[in-house]
Amino acid sequence: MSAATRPFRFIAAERSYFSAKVRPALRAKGVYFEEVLPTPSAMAEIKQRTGLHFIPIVVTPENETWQDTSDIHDALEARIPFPALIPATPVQRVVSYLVELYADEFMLLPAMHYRWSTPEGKQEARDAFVAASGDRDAALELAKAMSGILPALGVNEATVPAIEAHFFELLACLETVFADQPFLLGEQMSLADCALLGPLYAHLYLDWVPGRMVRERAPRTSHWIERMNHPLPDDFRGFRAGDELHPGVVALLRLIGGDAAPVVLDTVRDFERWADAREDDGYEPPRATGFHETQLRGIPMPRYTNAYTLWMLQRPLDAYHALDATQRTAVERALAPTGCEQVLAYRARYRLDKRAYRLVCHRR
Ligand SMILES: N[C@@H](CCC(=O)N[C@@H](CS)C(=O)NCC(=O)O)C(=O)O
Repeated sequence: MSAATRPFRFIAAERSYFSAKVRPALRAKGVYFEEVLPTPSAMAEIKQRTGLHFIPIVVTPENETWQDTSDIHDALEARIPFPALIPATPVQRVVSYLVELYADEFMLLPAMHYRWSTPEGKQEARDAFVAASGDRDAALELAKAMSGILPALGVNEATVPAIEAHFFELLACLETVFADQPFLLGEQMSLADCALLGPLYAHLYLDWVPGRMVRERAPRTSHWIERMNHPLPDDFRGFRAGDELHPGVVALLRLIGGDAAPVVLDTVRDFERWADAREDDGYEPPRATGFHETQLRGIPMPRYTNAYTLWMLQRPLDAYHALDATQRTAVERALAPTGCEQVLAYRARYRLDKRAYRLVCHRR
């Protein structure tokens, strides 16, 4: 078989948050791919290719391995530029990366809470894990580990009401956007849509407990979820003209600025405090570097400190710093009333890069 006819391979799962972030991009860009379940042999392949245990990965026809959904999106955009999923204009571009940061880092709270906090949710998710893996014991072990991390994420009895209130407000914002346009930034799917689809489809729509809420409270968002998973790229008509944002997206940015930005920045600050105490440079940080306390809507929220959050924060910051002064002013104006300005104003003292799929920390 020649390289031209060999498919991409996408090792992924239906109930996987990060798989759902990539699948619509593969489909929208017309990639010829086969989706492979995360069976024990597929997981062994991931470990052998990346040294990690994360799904999804993409294997190209040339046998290159793409790991980390942010890198996968970048690699796909470079290889198949049309339709563009990463906007070229400054405001929509920075907003795409901000929504990605929010979707990847903060939306874990409602997604994990609704999957694992109730006995019926837990049972149903365990069954789905078993069905996707073909290895009952390994799947139940994974389910146990996932449900066990709720307290470390900051999901506890005190924070749950704020997490649920945040989720309902998110759905309300999305409903106003999808009343007027098919995608977050206009008439074309973007990275922002793909990133939000991760939690919204793989957890909050497919899981029985929140799935009913999404369908009842947010019919337009439900249609967007279906539209995202079955894109019609010939119907894409571009992002909103003039680099504009729909008012519902500005409301979403306010929700992100108010609730998620402080949580993300507190995580990064705590990671940087941990790095300050080290004398070396160019090392691989552990996945978690300790615990810190942040707040959600005034409620104290203890959480583990994830080194990776800084790497995700660098994406909107890099996009913003690459702009010229006029473009930066346009972004600042668009974000001024939202609270997301604090994200763009953050000055990190460390930089995380990747070496063979692993994070490497450098002093700036
Ligand atoms: N930052 C990674 C995260 C991938 C990830 O967390 N995948 C989940 C499934 S949705 C996983 O494999 N988790 C296993 C674990 O946390 O050990 C990405 O964007 O690809």
